[in-house]
Amino acid sequence: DTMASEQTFIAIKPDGVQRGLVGPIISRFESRGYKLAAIKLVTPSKAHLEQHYGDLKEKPFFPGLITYMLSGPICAMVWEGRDAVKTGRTLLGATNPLASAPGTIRGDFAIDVGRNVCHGSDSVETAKKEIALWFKDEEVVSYKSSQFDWIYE
Ligand code: DGT
Ligand code: DGI
Repeated sequence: DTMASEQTFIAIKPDGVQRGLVGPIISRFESRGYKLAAIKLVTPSKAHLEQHYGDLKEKPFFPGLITYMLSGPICAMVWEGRDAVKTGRTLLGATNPLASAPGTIRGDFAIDVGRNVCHGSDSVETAKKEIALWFKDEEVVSYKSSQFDWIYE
């Protein structure tokens, strides 16, 4: 089912890892019905993060964003399923946590835009680039979830 094979890159930022939110964030994606395709705890280099946030390098908050992202381990993941990119963003909530609805990850767990606990790809094209940046091909696993037929018609 190609409709169920869209992949998105989701990262739990250093604050999310330190605050013990790895489990709760993973649970939201699992219980929604998405399939985990890759996961690792990483401490990326400054160059790696500058590449990841390349589009934001002219922003005034860019240096602070890089310092924050270098402040501890990050849980990097690939989640797969129908409309995974857009629905992944919906599960995360708005960039600014104060604008995020309760029930979203940021709306339930964050206050400050500079400590917004998670990242999700903003388009299918970006997702492909981010997955390639954070994971080797062989780290992204292909398997059939035993729940598949209970989640998709
Ligand atoms: P988005 O998703 O980037 O369009 O932002 P929204 O719609 O979640 O948030 P909005 O429209 O209230 O604010 C626009 C941007 O302004 C937001 O992405 C980040 C920034 N911003 C908002 N509130 C704060 C704040 O209290 N501190 C800082 N540093 N930036 C803020
Ligand atoms: O994809 P998002 O993380 O929702 O948002 P983005 O790609 O526009 O920005 C990436 C990160 O940069 C975001 O998660 C938090 C940070 N950021 C964005 N806008 C602001 C910001 N940080 C500060 N301090 N101020 C901002 O206005």
